[in-house]
Amino acid sequence: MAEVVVIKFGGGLITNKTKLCTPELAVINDLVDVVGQCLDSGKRVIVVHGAGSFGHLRAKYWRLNEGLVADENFVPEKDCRNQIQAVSIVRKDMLTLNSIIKSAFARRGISTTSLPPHLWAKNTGSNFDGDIATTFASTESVPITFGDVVDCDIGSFGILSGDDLVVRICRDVPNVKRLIFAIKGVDGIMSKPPSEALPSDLIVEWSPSVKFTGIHHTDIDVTGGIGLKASRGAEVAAMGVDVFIVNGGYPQRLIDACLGKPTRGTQIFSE
Ligand code: IP8
Repeated sequence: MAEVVVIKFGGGLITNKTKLCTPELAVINDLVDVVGQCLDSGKRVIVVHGAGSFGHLRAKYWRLNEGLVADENFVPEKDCRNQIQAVSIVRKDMLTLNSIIKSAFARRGISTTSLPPHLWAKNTGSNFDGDIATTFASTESVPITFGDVVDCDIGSFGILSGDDLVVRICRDVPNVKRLIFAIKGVDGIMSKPPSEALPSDLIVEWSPSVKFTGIHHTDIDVTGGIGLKASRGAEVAAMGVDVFIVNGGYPQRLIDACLGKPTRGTQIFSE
């Protein structure tokens, strides 16, 4: 049975996070090449992508991570009057981002299957409800899923992050060997905030007892930044999967990480 590699394309990497619904097409093409090389070497790959400016900006404005909130808390926008409309717009925008990524795979001759979480998952956090084993069972094409707005038992809806999806994929899909988080603009977890950090401040091996000051743009993001990746990564490492955070701007590092070769980045351990 082929080894499975799970790769999370960070939303900040594949989109311009400050401009609503703006993809970074050149970066997406590079990531597709990475997956292509990984497939060529005989691995099975599962892709999870973040939301970036296709999800976080509107989800933040409409507080979709908090579930249903009374209408009087919002000033309606031109194209969106309430949270219920915001839920369907964000779901549609995420499908648009997903189709941009699918097209990039198709141009490289790689067939993919999109698995939008709002169609098969419920509730948020890494304990969300969803039958991963069945949903990801087909091995004929590359499955792609992504952070999404999902239905919830409490609050009607909420945000299921790609960082939560990867935990369950690594647990429930047989033979996952490696999880790679491809992130924007930084080589891994740094011991100082990235704006002050020198290359030597890279934490090469991280476990939850190691302190660091990560950046989390709470003004833009509704999910948890590098801190969420680190803690979810530690959950996955505890399952015996090798977990790495790698600078997504360097495709060769990603390829090496996917193939299990040493490269620059942070390896996450559970303890
Ligand atoms: O970027 C967030 O997913 P993430 C999903 O993987 C939305 O945390 C819709 C904001």
